[in-house]
Amino acid sequence: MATRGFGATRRGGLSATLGARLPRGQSLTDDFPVLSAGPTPHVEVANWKFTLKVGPRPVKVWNWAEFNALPQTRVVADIHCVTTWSKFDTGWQGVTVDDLLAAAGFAGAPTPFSLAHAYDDYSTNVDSADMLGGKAMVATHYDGAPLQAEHGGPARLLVPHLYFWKSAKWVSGLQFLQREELGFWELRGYHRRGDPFLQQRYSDD
Ligand SMILES: Nc1nc2c(c(=O)[nH]1)N[C@H]1C(S)=C(S)[C@@H](COP(=O)(O)O)O[C@H]1N2
Ligand SMILES: [Mo]
Repeated sequence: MATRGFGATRRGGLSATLGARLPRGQSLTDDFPVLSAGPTPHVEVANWKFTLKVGPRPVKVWNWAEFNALPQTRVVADIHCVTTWSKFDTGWQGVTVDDLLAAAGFAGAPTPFSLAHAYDDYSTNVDSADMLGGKAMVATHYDGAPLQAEHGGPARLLVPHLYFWKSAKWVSGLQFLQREELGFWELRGYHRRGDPFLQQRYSDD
């Protein structure tokens, strides 16, 4: 049962408001910690491209200029890292996955599963349902400025309603799959979906 915000102890006022917004086990931070499995890859925009695949087949490739000509969306979202920090009201700009798919000629997701790939050989699986309906974007800007390399610039996936490991930094493409394939952390024991409000941290949560 997904009951948000009703912990063992219920308090009034601000705590109740916070409880509805802050998943159990998380602590708020004003910082923006950097968490990367390896060194930051420095990808020049001149060499950057983004590839959309269906199965093994590339169906669309955008270079940096083409990508930035796609419809732009701004979102403000709370983010939740599995290492227990959360940050409220982060502001992003980029291209929604809906708009990416539409620009490639798809009406909706072509398959039920997807795998995001990145320039550092990181990957993460996301259900197509979690990618659509404005829930996910390829973000190029954070807080009104081009996304810094340490936070995934030139572009990162942003799926803020799932744990932040799903938001692949230095994203190089999305691969839509008929059958689920797990990504980097999911192959190493983390949950296949990672909903912070359901505390889906490890594979058997
Ligand atoms: N390509 C790539 N994306 C990644 C990671 C990574 O190591 N490589 N780390 C993930 C993890 S575990 C987290 S919590 C967030 C951290 O993003 P941040 O460094 O911008 O806070 O990026 C996620 N995306
Ligand atoms: Mo993380």
